[in-house]
Amino acid sequence: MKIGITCYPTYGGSGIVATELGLELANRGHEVHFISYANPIRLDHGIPRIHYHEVEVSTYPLFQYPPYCLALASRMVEVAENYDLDILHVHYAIPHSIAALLAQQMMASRRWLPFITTLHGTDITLVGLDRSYFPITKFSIEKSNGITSISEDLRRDTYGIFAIDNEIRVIHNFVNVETYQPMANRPNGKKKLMHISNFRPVKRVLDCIRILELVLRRTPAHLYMVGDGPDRQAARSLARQLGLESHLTFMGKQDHVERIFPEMHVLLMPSELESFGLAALEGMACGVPPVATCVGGVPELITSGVDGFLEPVGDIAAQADRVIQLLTDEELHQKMAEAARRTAVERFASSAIIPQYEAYYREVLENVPAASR
Ligand code: GMT
Repeated sequence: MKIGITCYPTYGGSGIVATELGLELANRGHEVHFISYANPIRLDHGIPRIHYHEVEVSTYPLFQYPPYCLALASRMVEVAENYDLDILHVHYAIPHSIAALLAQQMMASRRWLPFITTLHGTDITLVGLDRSYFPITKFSIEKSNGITSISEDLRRDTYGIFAIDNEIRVIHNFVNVETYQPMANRPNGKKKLMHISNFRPVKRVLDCIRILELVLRRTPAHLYMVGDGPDRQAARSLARQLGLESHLTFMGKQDHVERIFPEMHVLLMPSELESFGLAALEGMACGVPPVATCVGGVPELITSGVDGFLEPVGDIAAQADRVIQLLTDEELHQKMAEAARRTAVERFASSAIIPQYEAYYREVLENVPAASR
């Protein structure tokens, strides 16, 4: 198939899922065209069957807000025509789904170009709920030819919030378990904790610092903070205020997290909201048990007490206790690290999930509307 993929190319779960999906599809022989305003992170150049098409957004003094959605729709049409795309697959409803709908309508007199929207989380639970975006998000979902959601929980939320009738297919997030592998022997030395996110308020990065403080009262550890975003400064200030500076390292944005995860002992994911928790899955594939919050779709991934721990949002003491347990009980850590890897391999490996996307593309393509036959 010839597939056009649009996503936010920056650091963030939806862009990562879209990029990894494109890479996996190309690996399986499909032709993949990324259409976005920048080269998606994790997308290296020169990969067979992968193409990247930049969306240029011209500015004009009259435009206080350059109309990206319109430039994107135009570029989608151009790429679909020049490369004879079969289908568009957009990640994150706003505004990608509307751009795809416009592209479909612009091409309607020539041929039918179906599009699938994958819902990732905040496009429904935060942005979609915003009064300014609610009606257009609902409309874009209703008009999609296929809709997927990355968890059962997000599907339930979407039905609850938008009261739509369309079928939403759950296709869970995935990880390449060959690329993400545990380390044969973790180096001895200080135990390592890791947090990775876009440092937005929903991630509750300050909780990581407070958890570290409680952990250090009982056992030595070092916290690695990977990523960047609005709350990074606040996290730094809190660490300074609590005198923890020498116990943590801010690593900034990292492209090859599969090289960082395997050295870690525990992943912290204290999020307020999480429709899936891709970072936890990547860590689990590397044998890193997560200590996370029991929110959204996270329980679909982590079975508390088996392959990680789930605790209530904001319960720093409970999360710190779990971290201490994992850092001080070798046997427990080993058991959970193995279980975490097993969960990734048996339930979320790309080799099992990508065929679900392929099958769904075919299903949508076969469903040609009568008017377009
Ligand atoms: O807000 C974020 O965490 C980023 C967001 C995104 O769309 O980039 O992540 C969402 O999509 C990820 C990939 O499907 C999921 O793993 C995250 O759980 C989800 N984030 C939230 O629901 C907060």
